[in-house]
Amino acid sequence: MEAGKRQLILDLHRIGALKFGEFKLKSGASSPFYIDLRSIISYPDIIKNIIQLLKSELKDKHFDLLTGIPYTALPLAAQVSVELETPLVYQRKEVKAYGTGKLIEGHYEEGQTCLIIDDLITTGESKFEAAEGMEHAGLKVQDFVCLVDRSFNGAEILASRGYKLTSIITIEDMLSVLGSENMLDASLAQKVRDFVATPLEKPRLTFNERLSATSSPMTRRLMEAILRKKSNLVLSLDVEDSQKFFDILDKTGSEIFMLKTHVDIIQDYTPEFVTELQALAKKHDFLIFEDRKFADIGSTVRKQFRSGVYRIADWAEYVTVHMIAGEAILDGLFGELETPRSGFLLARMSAKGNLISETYTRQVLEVGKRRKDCVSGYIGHGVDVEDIKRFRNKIPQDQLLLMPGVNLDSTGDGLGQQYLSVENAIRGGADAIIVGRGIIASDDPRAQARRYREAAWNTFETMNK
Ligand code: S5P
Repeated sequence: MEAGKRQLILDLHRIGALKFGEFKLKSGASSPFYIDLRSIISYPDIIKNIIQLLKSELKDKHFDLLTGIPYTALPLAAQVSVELETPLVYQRKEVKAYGTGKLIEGHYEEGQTCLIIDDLITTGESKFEAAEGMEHAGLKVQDFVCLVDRSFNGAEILASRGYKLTSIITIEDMLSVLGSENMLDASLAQKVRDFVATPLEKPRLTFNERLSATSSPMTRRLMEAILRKKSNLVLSLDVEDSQKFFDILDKTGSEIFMLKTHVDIIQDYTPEFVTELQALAKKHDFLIFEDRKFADIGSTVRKQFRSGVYRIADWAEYVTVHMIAGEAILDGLFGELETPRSGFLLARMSAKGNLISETYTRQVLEVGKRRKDCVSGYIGHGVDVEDIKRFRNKIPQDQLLLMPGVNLDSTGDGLGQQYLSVENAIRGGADAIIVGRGIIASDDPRAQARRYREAAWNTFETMNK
C-alpha cells in the first residue's frame, strides 16, 4: 500500500475519526466500528496528504469540473480544484427540490463533465442524489472519488447506475494497516469484516413478525388480509363499463386481497355501483383501494375525498396520495374522519421519464415514517431486484410496499408504462403487486388472476420461511 494511504489510516485512527468497539447506529443496530471524517478539516497535515492522494487518483480521469458533496468533501474538492486548476462548482444543500431556486453554484456550461468527490460511501444514496442534481443542471457525471469505502460493494452499487467509483481506502485497508501495527485485535477485525459483508440488509423479519410489530390498525388489516387470503395480488380493474367491471371482479375476487379502482373511469357510475362493489368485497373478502392520487392542498382534497359524485371516503378504505403539496395533505384527507382510512404515498412511479427524483423519494419516505397513523405504505417501482431491495430497505417494516407496473408477458405498453416480472417485484421486497392489464385484458381473467396470485405467493412464501 502506498505510504500516503497508510499514513492516512493511522492519522484517522489517531484523531478519533475512525474508531473500533461497539457503537449504536441511528437505526438502533450496533456497529463494531465508527467513521466520521467531519473533523479532518482541523488537521492541515492530514488534509495535505489527502489532497495529494486525491490528485494522484484524478490523474487519469477526464472531467471539466469538480465538486465535493457538502459539507465534509467540499473543502477537499476546493483545494484539489486550485491545485489542478480545474473549476469548482457545488450543489446547495439546503435547496432540496428542483425548480425552486438555483441548485448549483459556480460557473458551468451544459454538457460539461463533473467529477464528484465525497468522504464516505455507505449505501450510495447521497451519491445518486448528488449526481441527479448535477445531471438536472445539464452536467454529465461519470466518476466519483471517495476517501473511504465503508460499504461491502460501493463500486457495484454505483456501477448499477453507470457510474464509476474510485476509493482511496477501504475498510479492508484499514483493518490490515491497524492490524499490522497491533492497534486492532484479530477478533474485532473479523467482527468488522462480518459486519461490512452484510450492511445493507436489515435484520429480516418474517411477514408474521412484521405484523406483530405493526400498531396501525389499518396497516394490520392489510397484512392480515394478505395472510388470510394467501394472496399478494391487488387487481387494478381499469375498465369503463360497470357490468364488465363486476363480471371480472366476481371471477377474480377469490384470488385477490385488495381491489384497486379508478372510479372516475366508470362511464355509467351511479351510487348503486358502490353497493354492488361492497357486496362483492364481502362475498370474496377483499379490501377496497381507490387510486385517486390526491395532490392538492389540504382543504381541497378534503372535499374531493368526502364529497362530490363519488364520496370516496365513504367506501374506499385506502387511497393513493402524492406528497407534492406537502404533509398537510394528510391532515386534509385523514383528519376528523368518522371511519378511519389510510393512504399509500407515491414514492416512485413506473412510468418512463417520470419526474420523481431520489431526493423527492427520500422526502416522501420521511413524511410517511412520521405519519404511520394514516400512511400504510408506499407505491414504488424499480429497475431491477437490487434497486428495489435498496429502496425497500429504506421503508419501515411496519409499512407496506405495493408495486404496480407488473406483467408476466409484456415489458411495456407503448404509453410509458414499464413492467417488471412478478418474481423481481416480490424478491426485491414488494409486499404486493398491482396488476391490471395482465389480468383484465385476457380472455380468461380468472385463470390469469390465479396465475399472478400463485407466482407472487410462491415467491413470497420462499422469502418468508
Ligand atoms: O407508478 C405507478 C403508480 C400506479 S398507482 N404506476 C402505475 O401503473 N400505477 C397504476 O397501476 C396505474 O394507474 C394503473 O391503474 C395500474 C397499472 O395497470 P397495468 O394495466 O399497467 O397493470
